[in-house]
Amino acid sequence: MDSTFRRTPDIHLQDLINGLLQGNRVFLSRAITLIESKRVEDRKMSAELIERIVQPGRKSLRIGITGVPGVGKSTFIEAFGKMLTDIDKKVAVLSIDPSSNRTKGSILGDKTRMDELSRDPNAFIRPSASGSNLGGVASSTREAILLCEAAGFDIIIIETVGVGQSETVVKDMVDYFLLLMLAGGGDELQGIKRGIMEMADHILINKADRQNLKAAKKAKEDYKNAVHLFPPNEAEWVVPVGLCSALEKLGIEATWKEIEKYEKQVITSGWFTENRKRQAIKWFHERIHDRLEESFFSKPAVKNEIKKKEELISSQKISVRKAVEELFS
Ligand SMILES: Nc1nc2c(ncn2[C@@H]2O[C@H](COP(=O)(O)OP(=O)(O)O)[C@@H](O)[C@H]2O)c(=O)[nH]1
Ligand SMILES: [Mg+2]
Repeated sequence: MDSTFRRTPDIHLQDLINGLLQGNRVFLSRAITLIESKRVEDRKMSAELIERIVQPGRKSLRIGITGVPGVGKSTFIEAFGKMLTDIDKKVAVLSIDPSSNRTKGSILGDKTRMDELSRDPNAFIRPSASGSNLGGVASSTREAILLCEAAGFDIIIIETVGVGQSETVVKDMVDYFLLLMLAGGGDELQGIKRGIMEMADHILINKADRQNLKAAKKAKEDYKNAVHLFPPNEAEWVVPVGLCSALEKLGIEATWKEIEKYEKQVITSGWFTENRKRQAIKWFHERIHDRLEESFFSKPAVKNEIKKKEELISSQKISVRKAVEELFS
């Protein structure tokens, strides 16, 4: 974050907001950097920024995209994003990556693959916030979504970069959750747990091209059968299983058609609004927990006391229960 927005917060915050609301991508980028900042003065400004830009009821669609590394998420987003900007949608792409030791290579690789989309004036691509605290990364991503929406972006795509817990976190911040899979290789091999398949609103078998096509068609039938056995989801939506080739841009429009169908169905049924409400409440509670944890552990006296208790526990001079009781008494 450059210093210009810090010197006289009031005036510059207004500039930032004006630029953001006009859809200026440079200002959007700066606003995201501000909300990602952990500095105390930036936090206050961030809170005010969010307060002033949120427009209740603004129409947008948040789509989460997950799948093991190499399945083709970035390639898919490039093709899908281009298709959307071609029909005059404004598309923002954010990614969530809880791993702190991400290699430079993967960032560069992603950038190259989204090259076309990143040059599109109707697209905005932002690499993930860094940080090893998934809760913190998730929270800045949620706020980044709000900022993108304020800047006029209609479709917000969240790509999961890390594998593991990030799927649940993304599921909790999107309206639609798309799972990319590969044919061949069992679920175990792909590192995809059954739980993640159950969270999906859509299963797409990517790389359904060339010599993979036959295996992809077979996988489609297998997954279709598997999906039938899952308990019905809360949206009362029958999860489609489709084929696509992100590389050859096949099945991209069909995917969008399904998403539109879903959107219509859940807006009519009320699930769209209900889901967003539940997500906001859950986020609120998560933030309370984060703040409590932070304010507790950052106290020097607490740090000190914990150290002492560790020694007492190690030498079996105190039970864990007693040590905890004493910390809070
Ligand atoms: N044959 C084929 N290759 C693909 C397809 N989609 C992606 N790839 C390739 O798979 C590799 C990984 O793609 P990438 O988008 O980076 O995957 P990510 O890690 O899930 O983001 C790249 O070499 C892509 O060119 C596809 O539809 N067909
Ligand atoms: Mg990627």
